[in-house]
Amino acid sequence: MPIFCPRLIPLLVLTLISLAGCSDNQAEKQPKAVSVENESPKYPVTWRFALEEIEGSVQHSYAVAFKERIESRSDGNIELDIFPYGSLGTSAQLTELTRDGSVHLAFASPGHLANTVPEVGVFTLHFVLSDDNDVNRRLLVSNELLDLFSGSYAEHDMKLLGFVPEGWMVWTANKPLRTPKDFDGFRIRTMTADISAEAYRAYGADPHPTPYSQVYSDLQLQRIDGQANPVFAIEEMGFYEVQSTLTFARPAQFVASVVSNHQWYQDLPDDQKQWLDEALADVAAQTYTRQAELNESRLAKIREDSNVSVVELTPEQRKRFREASLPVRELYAEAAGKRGQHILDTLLGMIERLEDHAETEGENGET
Ligand code: 6CS
Repeated sequence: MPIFCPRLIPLLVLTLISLAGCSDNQAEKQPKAVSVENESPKYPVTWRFALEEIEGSVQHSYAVAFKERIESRSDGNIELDIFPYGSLGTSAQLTELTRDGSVHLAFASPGHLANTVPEVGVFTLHFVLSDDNDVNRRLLVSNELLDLFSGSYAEHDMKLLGFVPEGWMVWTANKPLRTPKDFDGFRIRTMTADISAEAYRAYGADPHPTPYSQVYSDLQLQRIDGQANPVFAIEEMGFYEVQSTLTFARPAQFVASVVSNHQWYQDLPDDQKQWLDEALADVAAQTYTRQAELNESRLAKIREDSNVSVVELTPEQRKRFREASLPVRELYAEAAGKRGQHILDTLLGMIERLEDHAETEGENGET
């Protein structure tokens, strides 16, 4: 189900023109240099939130929950306009619209963003996160994690507001992918950052970095042999319609970040900043459960609607992929420099601590 076809281009152009001419009561269109500190805003104020995914997705359900929370926390003083994928542009274009202040809030996935913010490429590395979902849940909501990345985002005019887990990456293909050998010459679509491609080059694959909107047609036309995404996305983008096999190797979680324009955030009046921070905290508490439920129900739907085979790798098979993935950590450190190496080391240390903690809780019979 391609969503970014040429007939959407006039709509896209019109939307961009209307965004450019659109005026809010505060910060007009270019929040970069505009300080609103001493002005009293005329309420209601409208914020624009751009998504990298279509309606019904994890990002959309996050945005709908956030809309409810921000409108309630602010007593209707803030209104939220949600722009699902297809209405504004590709992930890279959404990042630019955030940086130039055309949208106030947006999702930015590391698999695309890492060419701009190399440090965030750590989330594209395989076998870094824990096998224990509860450890990952705790990690991804922690303020310590946000602090680790906030400087890197700020350097590129973005305020990092949160990380959103979207589920394990699952490989789709017309065959099972049980060993790195199965990737030999395999044309895999990857997200557009260079480091996203390296993760698969390490297995011997032939990576094809491509925008999300093009994946379905590239699979259909057999310009690529497979791709990786969480189950909910495989279902709603229809990838399973043009692939025969889902391989569950759990190489990485899909982690997205929520961002705003940095200056816009700095210039928000105190009450708006407080509403925003509170609404984000409200939503963060439920994101892990929401994505888990969505991924589970979408797998059931795929099974119901198709004859797709589901292959689960054994611990031994996963171990072989893990070993093959390790050299990519060096490529990441080269791209992201000393700060990247520090982030990787700190992340691994945090995961180890959380795993130890989970083990102790288990021994003590705590839940
Ligand atoms: O594969 C991608 O490019 C996209 N996948 C998801 C699940 N969300 C956004 C991202 O752009």
